[in-house]
Amino acid sequence: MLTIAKEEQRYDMVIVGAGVAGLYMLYRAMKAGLTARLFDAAGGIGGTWYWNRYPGARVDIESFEYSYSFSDELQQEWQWSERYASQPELLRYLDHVAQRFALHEHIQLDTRIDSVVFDEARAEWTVETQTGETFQACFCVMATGCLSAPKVPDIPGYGRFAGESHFTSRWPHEAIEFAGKRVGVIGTGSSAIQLVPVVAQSASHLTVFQRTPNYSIPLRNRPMDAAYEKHMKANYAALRDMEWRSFGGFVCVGGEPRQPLQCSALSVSTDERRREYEARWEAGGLCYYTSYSDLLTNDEANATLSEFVRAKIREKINDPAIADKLVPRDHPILAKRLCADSGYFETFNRDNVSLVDLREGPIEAMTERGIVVGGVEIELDMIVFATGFDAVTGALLNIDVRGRHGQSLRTAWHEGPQTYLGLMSADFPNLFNIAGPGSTASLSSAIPCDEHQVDLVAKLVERARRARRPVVEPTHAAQAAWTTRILAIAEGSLIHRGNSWYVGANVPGKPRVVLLDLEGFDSYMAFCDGVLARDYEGFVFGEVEAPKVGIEKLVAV
Ligand code: NA7
Repeated sequence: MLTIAKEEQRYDMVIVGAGVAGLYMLYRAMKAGLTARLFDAAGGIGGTWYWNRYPGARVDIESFEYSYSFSDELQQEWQWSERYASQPELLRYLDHVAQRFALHEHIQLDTRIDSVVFDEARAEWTVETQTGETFQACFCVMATGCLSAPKVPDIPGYGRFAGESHFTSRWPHEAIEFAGKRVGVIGTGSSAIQLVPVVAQSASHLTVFQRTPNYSIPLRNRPMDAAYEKHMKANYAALRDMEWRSFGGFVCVGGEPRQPLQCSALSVSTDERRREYEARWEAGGLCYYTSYSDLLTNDEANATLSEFVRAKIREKINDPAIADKLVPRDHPILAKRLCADSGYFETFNRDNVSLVDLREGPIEAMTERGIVVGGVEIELDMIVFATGFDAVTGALLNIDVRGRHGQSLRTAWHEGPQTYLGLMSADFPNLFNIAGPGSTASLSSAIPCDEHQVDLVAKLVERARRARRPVVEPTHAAQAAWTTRILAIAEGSLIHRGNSWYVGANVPGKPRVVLLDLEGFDSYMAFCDGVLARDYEGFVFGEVEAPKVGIEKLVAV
């Protein structure tokens, strides 16, 4: 049924998702003079940072880098209190951005979008909310996030537990008390690695259920130093410039911007490599991503770092038997997302913490009282699921997206996502997906990637609006070439060796396809620059006349 929206429900652009990308898209739309409305299912803005409010949640890229670059006034005025901002501080920052640029009045919260459907005749998207309200827009931007659809764990008896249970990805707003409780945490990814040391401080007992051990580097967070802040703010332009020319969109090593190394780990002497790894270990955080250039492509090069980090982890753990379980051996470092921690491994030296290695036997069942492993019921008062996400495609495909001829995106991506630049798909005109599959977003620092993609959307929209019909979409040929390119790059990498969300391996039944552009942010930007320089190569615009549609078809039926 075709329904005509009330005038006030018709916009030039609708944006779904009030995280980092959605907020910046709204800002750009306002700046371009478009009418726009942004929807989010949450009760507040912030996306990932709204939902993942578990104790210990903080960014693991330095605050100066994990922030918007589009406004120098904003960069200069905002004061980060820590080298790595905590979740509450990130929410305060995003709220400040929304206030400063008067975004709030265009944002509709507590509104889940169920479907977005393209109307061929009108070249317009109809966006329908869970409550059946509809909105129309020429352009539709999905900023639904790559880590926003929680994965429901495939554990027998899930839901039977009668005690408290929480997901890190849907953490309650009220304070959760661990004191005096027997707490179980399932999962040992980034979220658990941040949460576990905090829970251990007050729980009567903490049991960590580990299926796959992870590599984690000390974060070395510290309060912001005034002189350091002054220095960074005075040199912000140079920092941004370096980020845009880097693989991961971040370049700080121990607080100082540093050009990523451009050589193989095998091209230097053992001593030199060791010094480099030691310096980065002391610097902390994710800075190994910017060290040797072949760590994710060459087994032997990777082994030098994997072994180095394994030895460092082992040093932290008193009991060699527990160390054996915690040291990752089943995948090369960086094949899964690297973690950064504040005392994670040391937590297992505490008397009130135990580790259950699920490789010795999986969780057999959840019961009313706890979790059964190896025929033994471990009684718990609280279970925390840090079990991850249906990443990159999950949140988008939870929405019924229909393009030309009623074609469903879920069907079109049945065997894996097909995109051009990880941004648009053929037959889904004027629909943009920020940080989507086929982009560098989930590998690189989120904010620079989001800003770059949003700027690209703004250019495509501006160009489309100059055409006879404001329509833009990629050609099938460009999409096929991009998808082939992404897969070919991934073939030459070690990414397949980690059963992670990078390759869709963590969700049963999900097509096992690399979900990101592994060539890196700098290459992605250069590729996009080439596309623009060649007059939007790979995109077609609505130069052709609109199909003739009888007036009766435009009236609600
Ligand atoms: P991750 O990194 O996907 O981690 C999820 C963890 O949960 C991981 O250790 C999983 O083990 C484990 N898991 C998932 N399902 C189960 C079941 N059924 N039984 C036992 N263990 C399970 O999610 P995070 O939230 O920690 O981090 C996501 C991203 O957020 C991270 O990459 C950063 O970008 C920030 P597995 O490894 O699959 O064996």
